[in-house]
Amino acid sequence: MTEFARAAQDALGRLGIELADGGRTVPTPLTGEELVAVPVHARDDVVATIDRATDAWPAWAAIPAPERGQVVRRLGELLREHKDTLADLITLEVGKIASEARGEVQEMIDVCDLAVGLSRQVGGHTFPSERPGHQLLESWHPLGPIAVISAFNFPAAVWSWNVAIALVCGDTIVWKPSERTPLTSLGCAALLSQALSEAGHPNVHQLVLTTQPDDAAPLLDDDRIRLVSATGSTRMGTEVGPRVQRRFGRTLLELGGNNAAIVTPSADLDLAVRGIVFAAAGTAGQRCTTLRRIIAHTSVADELTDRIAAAYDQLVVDNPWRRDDVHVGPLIDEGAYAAMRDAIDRASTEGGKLVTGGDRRDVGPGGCYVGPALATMPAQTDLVREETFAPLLWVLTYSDLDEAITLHNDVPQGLSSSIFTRDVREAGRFTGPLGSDCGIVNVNVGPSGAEVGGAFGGEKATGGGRETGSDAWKAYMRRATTTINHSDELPLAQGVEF
Ligand code: UN1
Repeated sequence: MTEFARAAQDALGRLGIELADGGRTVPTPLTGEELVAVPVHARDDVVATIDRATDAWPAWAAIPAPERGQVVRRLGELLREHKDTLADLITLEVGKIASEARGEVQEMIDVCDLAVGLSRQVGGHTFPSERPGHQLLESWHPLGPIAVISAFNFPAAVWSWNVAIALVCGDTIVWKPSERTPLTSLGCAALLSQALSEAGHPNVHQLVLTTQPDDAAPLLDDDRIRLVSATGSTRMGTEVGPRVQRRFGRTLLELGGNNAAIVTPSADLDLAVRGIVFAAAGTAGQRCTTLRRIIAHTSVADELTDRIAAAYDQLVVDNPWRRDDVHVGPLIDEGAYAAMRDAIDRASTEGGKLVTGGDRRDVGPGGCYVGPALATMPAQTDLVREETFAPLLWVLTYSDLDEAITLHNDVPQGLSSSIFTRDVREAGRFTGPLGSDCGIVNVNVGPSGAEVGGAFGGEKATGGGRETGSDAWKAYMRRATTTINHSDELPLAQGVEF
């Protein structure tokens, strides 16, 4: 058994998980070596989990929300207790550096805290009725069984965003994680099962580890699944969205991003460089919020490009396991590198110039390690308008802010965005109604690394969904508008006489 397989086994042991023999093994992106074997679920298993989630729902929905919140509070405690163990699994399966893997678990803890508070707050307004002796109010009720489909890059946090809030809202859940992250998923599911069983509740959360899209299809097609919350590529969303909508199911889609930073002449370049390097090279460029485009004013573009290139040259790209000095771990697989190389090659035929990076690093056999790439482009071509899910940052230039904002918005995606400026007028234009068209709009902060308190998600090809903070909980509940007549008369609305 390799060091990594043993580490995975140890982590699972600490979480009380024992796996039966058989199933499939997953490779670690750290070295390409196989980790432990995990079960593979088929279509019938998926249907059985929908049956169970449906059966469990009425009793769960009847429990008062503050009591459901106590389960989420306990989940948050267990996450604190097992933070390093879960972070190990994330590093083993995704290749994240330790600080980011721990940050991902922290994000889960944060959303549990948020959801516990919500468990005493979700609710509606009352409105003045036009009819005497009448009350007009809205109530929010549990929606039903829901499906959560998550991606490899945030294998635990995105699950928790959905699950912590959905549990408080009174939904039961079937979770289909990425095929690449079954161990992290088993860890999350085990901690939630523990929190539920300690409080005497049945398991209202089901995990399905399918590997074939057809096997998971009942989650999209079964009328009993009231909401499909899916994170992944825009291509996946164009399949999932209409398919669920066809049966009038609800979707919450968090799809691709093509996030930019405008850097204006007044920007603090020290701050901009630091923000840009983390947002573009952090997580090996594999966040949906990763910075993919710089739109720099012509007066600062050369200096900014040189300074980012110098910072890139100092980044440590290596196997992050049990090391704190590594900035950039591996890409998830060879396919990600092929897409990155292809984009760099295409750029050179379109007048693009590679400034630094894009080179394969020799970190032993098996892992796919690359230098984060920085390239200038003479124009925003179709290539730049596509999302390449790798550390590849394009530099474009502009001369006036209207042009920059037009360039900024001229991409299909609309997730996250940023401007670096010290000019309040520029900041105001970017954050105003005709500025950035994204769901997340930052000033002097890169586009990645959002906190859980705000709503997370984006417009256009990003899918329109919102998760975590603000009023994102509404997606997991059903609204009822109620009129109560406590008078002895029956006046009709709009003055109708009958
Ligand atoms: C994702 O990449 O799917 O804002 C989520 C961020 C993190 C979440 C990213 N809080 O970068």
